[in-house]
Amino acid sequence: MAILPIIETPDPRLRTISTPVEAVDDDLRRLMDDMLETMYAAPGIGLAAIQVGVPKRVLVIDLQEEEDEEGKPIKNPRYFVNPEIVWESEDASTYNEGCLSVPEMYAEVDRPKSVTVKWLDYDGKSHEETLDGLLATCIQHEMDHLEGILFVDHLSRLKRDMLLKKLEKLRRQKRAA
Ligand code: GNR
Ligand code: NI
Repeated sequence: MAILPIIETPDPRLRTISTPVEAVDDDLRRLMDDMLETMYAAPGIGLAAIQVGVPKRVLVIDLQEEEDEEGKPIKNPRYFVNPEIVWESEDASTYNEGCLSVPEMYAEVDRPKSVTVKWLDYDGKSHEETLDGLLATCIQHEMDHLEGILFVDHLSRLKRDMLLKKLEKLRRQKRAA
């Protein structure tokens, strides 16, 4: 497995519309393994393939909500190939989102509270499930990446510009340090 570099805004590759996967084969499984390792190392709770420069409709998620006796997170990786939202709730929920491609910036985003998603798993097996809570928020955030959309695109122009300016300022400070 390998940790891959994560692309950050304003890299235009993040605006790519990713293409459907034709077959869940060993090459794709290798990519998903590397994505998961990259996500754990970051650390993050989800990662879309385009964030490591691969424009395929693949994402991995591990909310790592459960801990063992020693307080270490228990791994529960989930793999989503060609995910599609087939239903979304009218009820919305708000979450203070972050993104590994917009580092260290957070903002409240409203999204449907629950979504029914169809996808293929690590073995190419088909699933359909209604997801809610943080998993619903996270999969919608990841599926946005497949369309070239970032969480900042859900904000008002004023909030988005402020946040992106703050990111630029932080980067300048880091370069100077
Ligand atoms: O690590 C991540 N945390 C997060 C928090 C709230 C909503 C979405 C996310 S996903 C993000 C990792 C990432 O950038 N995935 O694309
Ligand atoms: Ni993201």
